Amino acid sequence: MMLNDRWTIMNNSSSELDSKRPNTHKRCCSVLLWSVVTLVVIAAVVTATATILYLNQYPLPFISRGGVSSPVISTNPKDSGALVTVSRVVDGEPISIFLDPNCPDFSEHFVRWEALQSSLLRTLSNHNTDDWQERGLVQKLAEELKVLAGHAHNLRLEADSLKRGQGVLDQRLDGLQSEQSRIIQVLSDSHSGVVKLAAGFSDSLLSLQRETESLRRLKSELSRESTLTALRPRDCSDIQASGVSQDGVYSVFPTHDPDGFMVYCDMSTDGGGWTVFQRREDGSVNFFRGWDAYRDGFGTTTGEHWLGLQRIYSLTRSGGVELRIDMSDFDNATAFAHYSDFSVGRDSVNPEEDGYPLVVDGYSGTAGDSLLKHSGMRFTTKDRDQDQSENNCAAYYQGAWWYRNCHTSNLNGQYLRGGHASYADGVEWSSWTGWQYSLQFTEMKIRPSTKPMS
Ligand SMILES: *[C@@H]1O[C@H](CO)[C@@H](O)[C@H](O)[C@H]1NC(C)=O
Ligand SMILES: [Ca+2]
Repeated sequence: MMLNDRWTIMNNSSSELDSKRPNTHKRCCSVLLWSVVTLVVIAAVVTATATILYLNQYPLPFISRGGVSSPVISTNPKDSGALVTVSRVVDGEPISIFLDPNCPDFSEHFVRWEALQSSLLRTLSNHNTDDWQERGLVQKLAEELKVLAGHAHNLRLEADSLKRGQGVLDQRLDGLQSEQSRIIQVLSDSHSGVVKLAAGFSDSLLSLQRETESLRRLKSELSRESTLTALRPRDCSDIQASGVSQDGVYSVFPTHDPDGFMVYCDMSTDGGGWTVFQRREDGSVNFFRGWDAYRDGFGTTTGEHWLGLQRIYSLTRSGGVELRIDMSDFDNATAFAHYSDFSVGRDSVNPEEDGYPLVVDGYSGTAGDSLLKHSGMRFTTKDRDQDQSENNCAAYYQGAWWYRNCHTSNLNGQYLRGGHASYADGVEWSSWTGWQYSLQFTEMKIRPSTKPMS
């Protein structure tokens, strides 16, 4: 602040001196010169005081010129590291003005410095003196000052442009850095994204391929199976599924009896697809037979018959089979019993040895249930007693059945044509017609229970 104030004072005094110049010419000049020099000296003292720190840091080489009494201004920044040095012998003491060009911010000082310089130059060029020594000194001063001014100006321009350049450079660097990091981010993002996308895409493609492959396999298997099913139906349900709707006798090839056999198919009752394994209708076939006959079957498929326990086993051992029993009395009244689950020998390692045990469950119908009490019972014929009676129920009731002790139904009993005096030895369904009424018609039939019931 001190320094700045001095510069201001100096500028003002210069302007004052300028206005006085025309009147007091010669005296004014010398006064002016000495005032300038004095001011410079004051400024120098102040500057020297203010820049003691600089002086401590950068030792200043004092210029000593013995015998020369005129002030010397030199601009030699390289030697001293200073922009300008003013030396004058005052009472034998050299005074120096030192300006450090490395000073970080001289922009404001430059402005004042230039103002002082131009003011001095103006004063000096206007100064007209006859004293040639003085004139030479003034000219020298002017030249030095011009050079100084040039230096200062260049320095200032340089500093300004450097500062600007630095700022711009900083900005650009910042911009570049952020741009670079953004690009890196985008690149890594897009890279990982593309990688992820590609991985997901290939995964999807692979799973799609697998899916297509398995679908193709499934399709070929299905078509092969449907061809096989059409050619080799497992039961009447398969035959119906292949488009047949006519009741009649057909060949079936159960999964566990691939040689196949002939069966009667009921394609009309309750949606059809029923495989018939027992029929009574006229008493034309003797049903009072032994074990082998009941194991292998007998009768006429289109008429009265028993399909055979082994075949019934083949048709039901996989489970999931339903049973329907249709019946009518001699007044042409009809009834039926339906069981949602039916099988013979399903849980047996050797079904024949085990006696083809009956599994039956889930009654519905109009005839009432006369079979559930027989569930779990083994088959008994007149020559093979496997019932829970001390007698042979088959022999006693003239039939063959899954007797317990002994029965609630006896559909393989004697064909006694309606009501009879004997007890329970006819074709009986006790829940519908009691134990002394032999039915006119019975038909036992099975089909896969997966078929929707109506
Ligand atoms: C039962 O139906 C048959 C034929 O459908 C007929 O011949 C017979 O007379 C009928 N019986 C009775 C008791 O109505
Ligand atoms: Ca017995």
